[in-house]
Amino acid sequence: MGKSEIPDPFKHKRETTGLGHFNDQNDPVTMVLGLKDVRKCAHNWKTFQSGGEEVGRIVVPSEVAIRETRQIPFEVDPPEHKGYRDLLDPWFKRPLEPAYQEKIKAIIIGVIDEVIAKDSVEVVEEFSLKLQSRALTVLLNIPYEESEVWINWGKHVFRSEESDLDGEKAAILYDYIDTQLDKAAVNPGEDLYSVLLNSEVHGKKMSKEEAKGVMILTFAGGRDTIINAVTNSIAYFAEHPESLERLRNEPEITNNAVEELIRYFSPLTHMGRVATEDTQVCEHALEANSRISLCWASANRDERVFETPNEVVLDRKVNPHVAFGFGTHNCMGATHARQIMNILIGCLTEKVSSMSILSQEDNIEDWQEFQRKVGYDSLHVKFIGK
Ligand code: EMZ
Repeated sequence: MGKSEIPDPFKHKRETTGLGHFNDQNDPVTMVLGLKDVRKCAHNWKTFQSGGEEVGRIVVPSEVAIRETRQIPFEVDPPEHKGYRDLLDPWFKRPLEPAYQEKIKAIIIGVIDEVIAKDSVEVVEEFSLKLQSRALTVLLNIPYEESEVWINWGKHVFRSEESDLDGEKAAILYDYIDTQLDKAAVNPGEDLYSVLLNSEVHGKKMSKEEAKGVMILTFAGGRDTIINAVTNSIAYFAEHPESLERLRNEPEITNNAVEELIRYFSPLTHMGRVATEDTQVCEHALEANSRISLCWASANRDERVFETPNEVVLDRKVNPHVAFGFGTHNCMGATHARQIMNILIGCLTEKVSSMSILSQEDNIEDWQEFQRKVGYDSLHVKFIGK
């Protein structure tokens, strides 16, 4: 296996039954594997809901035991969902503005300059986590220095080295967000906290609890996902210098390359839903209140849709991937993530002549039937500047 390869463990099941089964803390999950089925279920929010009573149950592994705050708009279904989404979408589209992109570019050049100066770099901590945290200051519109606090939290806010679900670790984020919201209430500025607290949704002022739900999602949803996408990109370009060279010569294919890398990496393996009624998926009966997951990672390798699905085809033209989800709940941070990837590629072609992988520890998720590499626990790389 190539060092940067992300294999597809779902192929056999996708091609035979179309389903997988994962026993998650005695609350089983039926994993939907084919692209068409995933889209169909994602579209059908009435039968497969995100906003049920038990907060955290759509996440796999379930977070029911470790949190009570509803993440917004992720755990809210239509019609309420629309009010939040309409309010938030303009803010989360700011990455399309040139001034925003300039700030992200300065951040990425900064981290690249830092790593070029070193003999060996552990990419997850020293590159991707820093890049993700610093870029988040732009999305939140707050001072750059605040990223130092978040870098100290490590890769994931709900998971730690010791445990998949770490309530104590999550509490650090919760307390932090409470404090920031209280500060913004007393002394409002131009940041996301203040904007939320001064917004109206569904005809009334947004509550602190609602604002907290949005902020938790903003911190949690775009953390390990972006870190995986960035780290995997470094591994891929280190192993495939010809691809970086091609992008240097053909920058016009960068947008295609971003979509293709995101399809191939699928930084979020799957996301759950809860059935509201007795139903079925792929001829498999599901009882009301049981869980399914929409397996984006499997759908994105569906050979009925993607030619040579296990290859990175940088200029792939038809690419209906679902790495950012699909339908009502598609990823709100996708514009930010796409800009990071696009600008990262541009900056690597400008500033780096080569990268070599010195050592790596793959991050393999254990879904019982399936072992899936999603990224790296550590990746040591030597960067050579131009
Ligand atoms: C949830 C989720 C959102 C969850 C798009 O994904 O990301 C996970 O990392 C968190 O643990 O709570 O925010």
